[in-house]
Amino acid sequence: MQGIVIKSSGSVYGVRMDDGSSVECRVKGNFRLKGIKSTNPVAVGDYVEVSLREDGTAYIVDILPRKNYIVRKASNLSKQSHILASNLDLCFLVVTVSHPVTSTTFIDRFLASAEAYRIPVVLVFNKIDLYNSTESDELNYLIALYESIGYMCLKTSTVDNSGTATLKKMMQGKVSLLAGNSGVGKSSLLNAVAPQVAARVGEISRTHDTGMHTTTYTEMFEFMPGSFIVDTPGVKGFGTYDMEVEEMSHYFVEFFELSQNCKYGNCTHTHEPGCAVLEALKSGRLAPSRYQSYLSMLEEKSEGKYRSAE
Ligand SMILES: Nc1nc2c(ncn2[C@@H]2O[C@H](COP(=O)(O)OP(=O)(O)O)[C@@H](O)[C@H]2O)c(=O)[nH]1
Ligand SMILES: [Mg+2]
Ligand SMILES: [Zn+2]
Repeated sequence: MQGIVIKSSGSVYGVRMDDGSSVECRVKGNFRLKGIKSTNPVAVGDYVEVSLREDGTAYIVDILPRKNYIVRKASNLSKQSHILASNLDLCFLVVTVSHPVTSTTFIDRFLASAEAYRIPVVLVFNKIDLYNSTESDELNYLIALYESIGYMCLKTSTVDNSGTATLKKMMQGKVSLLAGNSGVGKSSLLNAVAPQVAARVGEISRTHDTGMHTTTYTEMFEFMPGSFIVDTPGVKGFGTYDMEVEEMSHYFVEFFELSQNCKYGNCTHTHEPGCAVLEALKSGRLAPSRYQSYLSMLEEKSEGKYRSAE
């Protein structure tokens, strides 16, 4: 029998079976994932094969191939990762032009990591009821920019509910994650599209504050039949994907297209002659903010290398 893991405490897993029933499972023996050094073998979102025993106990005996997953480093010192969730269909990155300002560096880092994890992102520009005319211009500029790269953008307000019905529709039949800096309105949006989930998440966060659960606790809520929202406590998005310098520009999708015309195959788009990315930047076909974000990720990467060599 197969099902989807909707709850994980690190040792016991809640599985929603294909027939609609719910089963509490354990992982059998030392069943481990191939290829990933992970502290948890099974994650929320995994499609699993379950073996039901006659005594009523149930075991996860296999994991079906994942289309993607998001991780968090188990600790700074260890190379092990903790898989937060897998098989996400969509990630909604909630951003605000002001109150608080979401920086384009933050947006671009997030988008690059999502590309690396192969998770589609929709940009949700929230609090549009608050913006003055300068901020509205900034909003429209950003939407035009990200749409031109190929990202879907949505404007919302939880005050007058603009865009929230569209957001809910986009989540239909999908496994979604809401991410974004603190204060941008994730909880408010969740409350607008799925009040019953928002209440449940609030309850869990309060329990977390009192330290009753470990941080490995993640849950996926079914708020409409077949529509799930993943809640990962204490995580505003997912960790930056640990990418190599050479692959970094692949995850800035418009760079990747341009780089087909760079003179050198291993062009880093920083100083090389005949660089199509630099040419596009000069002629205004590439947004300076995108290039800045790319440079900041490159720099951080080389600093990281320097540190680890010490
Ligand atoms: N004006 C305005 N305020 C909002 C909107 N969405 C959320 N807020 C407010 O912004 C603050 C932070 O919202 P919250 O949902 O807790 O953000 P989170 O930290 O991302 O979960 C709260 O005071 C909300 O009432 C919006 O669309 N318009
Ligand atoms: Mg919140
Ligand atoms: Zn180049």
